[in-house]
Amino acid sequence: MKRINFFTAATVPLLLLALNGCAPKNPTQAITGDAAEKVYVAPGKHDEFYNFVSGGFSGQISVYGLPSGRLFRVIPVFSQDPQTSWGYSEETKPMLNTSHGFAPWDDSHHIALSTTNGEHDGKWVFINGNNTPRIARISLKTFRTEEIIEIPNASGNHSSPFLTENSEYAIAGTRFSFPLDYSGATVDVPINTYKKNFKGTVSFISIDKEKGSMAVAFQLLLPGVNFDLSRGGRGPSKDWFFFSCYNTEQANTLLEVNASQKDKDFIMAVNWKKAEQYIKAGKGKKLNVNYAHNVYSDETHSSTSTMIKEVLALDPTELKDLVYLMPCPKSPHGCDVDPTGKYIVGSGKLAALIPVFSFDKILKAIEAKDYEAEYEGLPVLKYESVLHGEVKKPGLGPLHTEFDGKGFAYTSMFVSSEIVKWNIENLTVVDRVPTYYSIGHLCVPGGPTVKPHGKYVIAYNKITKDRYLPTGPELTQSAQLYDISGEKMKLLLDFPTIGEPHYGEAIPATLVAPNSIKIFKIEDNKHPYATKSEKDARVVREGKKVHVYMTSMRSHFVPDNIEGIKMGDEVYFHVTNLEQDWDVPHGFAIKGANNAELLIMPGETTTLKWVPDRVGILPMYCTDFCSALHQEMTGYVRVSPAGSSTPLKWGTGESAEAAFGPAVK
Ligand code: RUQ
Ligand code: CUA
Repeated sequence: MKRINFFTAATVPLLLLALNGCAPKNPTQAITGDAAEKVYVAPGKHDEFYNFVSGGFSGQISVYGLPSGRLFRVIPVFSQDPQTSWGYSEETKPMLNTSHGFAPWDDSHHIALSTTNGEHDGKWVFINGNNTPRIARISLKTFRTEEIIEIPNASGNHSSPFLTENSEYAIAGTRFSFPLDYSGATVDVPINTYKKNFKGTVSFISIDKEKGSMAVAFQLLLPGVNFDLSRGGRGPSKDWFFFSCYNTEQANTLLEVNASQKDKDFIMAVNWKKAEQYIKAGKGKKLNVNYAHNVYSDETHSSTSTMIKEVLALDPTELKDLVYLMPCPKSPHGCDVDPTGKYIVGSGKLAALIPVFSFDKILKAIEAKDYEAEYEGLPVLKYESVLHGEVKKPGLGPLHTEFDGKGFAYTSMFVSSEIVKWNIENLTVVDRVPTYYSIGHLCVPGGPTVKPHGKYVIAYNKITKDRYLPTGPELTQSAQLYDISGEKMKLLLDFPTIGEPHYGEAIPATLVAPNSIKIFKIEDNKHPYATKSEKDARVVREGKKVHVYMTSMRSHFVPDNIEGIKMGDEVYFHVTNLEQDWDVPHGFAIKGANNAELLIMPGETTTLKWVPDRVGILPMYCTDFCSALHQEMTGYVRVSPAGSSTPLKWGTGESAEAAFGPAVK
């Protein structure tokens, strides 16, 4: 074994050491007098934008209003949520199934709002799961997760789920390369054989235009590097996808040094239209895999998980016109395409400039086979031939770039804690503004579309420090809102966020609010255990399993008295909320339930599994204050010893004698 040489480690550029970030020099910079007015949304008034923000290691999405910064909702995705019983109810458990089993957590970095012709269409929001590679699709009608697909042959799904212009595909690029056996067999090799054995992949996940259903359409087999971020082309470049790649050194240890050796890594350009044609022409190799595809239905109010065993893969070293590499300084992170689709911005974390590539020149260089080298069998285009130009001295630690549609780009600078505004055509910096502190992603409403909505830029910061009241060792995460309507950016507002906000997208409320669903129609409820009227409520024993067909309506359950449950039973409360009014969910809880409550939307059926652990009378009640008589919305379950002869009985509102016979004196 080779010992790690700490002297080598100590000679890395000073810039590396500064990567922990530094505070801006004037943190007390006053905000201008009219800021409060600009973010004030009067009581009863609505915000102009929805801001969908990833929750990072919380695996959720949070939804804020802009400009107020008010939090509207936290949508559970790769997480269990005791508030809504997501991941706890029997109906939603299959959504978190994976080839690794039940995985109720993930690390979610990037939001992608669906687009048609490159413009927001307000249908869906997609988000990646980094750790157990997945992509989820959330409906903007219900604000619920409808589908989760696992990505086979991937490790660390970071450059994801970015979309093509018409949302034909979502993308999944592997952050960790890994030994990949094309036959699907397990691979057991030493870690230090990285260079020889490790491969990278990117996957194209097709999205059905109408229903949104996802499928792994195909994968590309690629060199063993780290794919970091990506963006789809648009307009002239709409058939292409661009990925930033780092660790082209192919290091497998101490990456902070060993993956920072080369002056340039790559932006990878993929012609996905060509790939589609190759797949149609039967050029895909079948690989054996095993991944979960989970779908939730608003008709059955239930989900299914299906394991899929095969995927098609293309090898770009054989299919020569699919993939091209472009040198990009240095350890690029963000890879962003401007609204015209003509320019691709690579943000090298360790670079002292921002390179901007010209799509036009890329096409010409490909045409002329203007290659400077080959990398693992893939052509590397000449840097100078594909470069539109460089933004000089933009700041330190460029990470991500968004656009306002007026010819300006906004790049986040992690190390120097600032947003830098620059002109895309002439590459001059026109403004800079400090962020508090260490900005990661940033978001201009509509920034990644062909028609940005502009108006604001939001900074999602990595460090909060002194911005809020302290809350112990962990501080709230933080976002900041800036006005970009004028020439100079102006800080308007700080607002706290949940989890770690990585990326967010903002969309005008007018594209989402009118489609929001208010209730589920009870007559359309196809849940196998739905109870559509109180007279159908009942309790059915099937051996040790007891199914309670229960209804809820202001302000009672039917049945609300149940006897004949015995120790050793598994009880399934299938609660149907019969309400057909907006904003009248009912809750359901029973003493000793060790998973969650249920929160059942109007017209919906949800199931709580309960295994009684003691003999006695256990109360149940509605957990959501639904009417003046909410506190009366209660009931009892009697649990008798195993083998006892207590008969199964149930009822609501009858006299005790009618329901249960004469009381024992
Ligand atoms: S990342 S702060 Cu998108 Cu995970 Cu750049
Ligand atoms: Cu129903 Cu409270």
